[in-house]
Amino acid sequence: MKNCIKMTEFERQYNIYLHMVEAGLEKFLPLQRQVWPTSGIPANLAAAMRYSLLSGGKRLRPVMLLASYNMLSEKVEDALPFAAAMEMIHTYSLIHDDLPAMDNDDMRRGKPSNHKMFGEATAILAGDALLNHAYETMAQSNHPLAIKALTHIAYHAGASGMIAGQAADLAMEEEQPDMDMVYYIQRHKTSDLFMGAMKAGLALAGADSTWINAAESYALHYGLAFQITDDILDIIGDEHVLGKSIGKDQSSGKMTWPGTVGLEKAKLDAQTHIEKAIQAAETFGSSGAFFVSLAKQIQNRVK
Ligand code: GRG
Repeated sequence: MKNCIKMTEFERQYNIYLHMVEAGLEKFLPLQRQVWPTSGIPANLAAAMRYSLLSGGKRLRPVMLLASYNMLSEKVEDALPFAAAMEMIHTYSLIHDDLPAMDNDDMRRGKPSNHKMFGEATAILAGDALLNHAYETMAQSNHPLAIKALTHIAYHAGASGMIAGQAADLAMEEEQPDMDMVYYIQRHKTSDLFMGAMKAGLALAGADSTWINAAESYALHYGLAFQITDDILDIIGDEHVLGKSIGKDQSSGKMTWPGTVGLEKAKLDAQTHIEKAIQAAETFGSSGAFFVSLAKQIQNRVK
């Protein structure tokens, strides 16, 4: 066949999960047409929630949740409320991260950030609402292991997880680079949500602690490689491809991996963490092939 680019098995599988996630987000997201003030969600709040949640993105965390579940169970549909919830939590964190009080970013996913479209107050509320809606969606799933999954997600998204990473990231602006601190920031800001996603997917499928521990290790190293690459792209990436401005880390005095160890060493470290993630995925045997490919994809990341 002429001009035919063969899709890899990994890409085919990713696309299946991706389509499920997109459908799940539509299904579990509150509708825009509400009767207010008698009932329902204020229309502009619903619009702000939908604007950011349905504005694209790689959907990595929900895909990882579905793929984790799918290693042990074929009934992937049963994990969909949790996958959708994962993306709601991720999206809330991006909306809040973009606010002037945090990273003050005008663009996200190639579009004006939420507060640029709806104003700061509505953006804060849209983030709050997405976070609450995530837990409502999981609680209403009726999955017998919902509490286990929800507990993993709450822990890793919470005050000693992603939020701790964000707090440290903000507190360390303009401070002298320190490797232990960079590790702390990136482990929590980035790896923790990947951990929550994988552990939730596995918990829903009834995985034992060996697999849960392997998922934690995979997500730790995957997240570090992902974030180091993100920091590198902030220096040498393409703004149009990334859908956001570059050079922000340096101008805001962020403590980053390449800023601490240098660009070339950061590239080597990213590769080391990719290899460690692949090593962790070996625990899953042949079922872990998707995760091996996912880790390798970081090498090709341009956005
Ligand atoms: C506000 C509590 C709170 C937390 C914010 C997510 C986050 C923590 C900050 C965003 C900035 C940042 C660099 C976070 C690290 C994780 C990361 C690289 C997020 C972007 O995730 P992608 O690349 O984005 O998966 P898409 O748009 O594809 O979903």
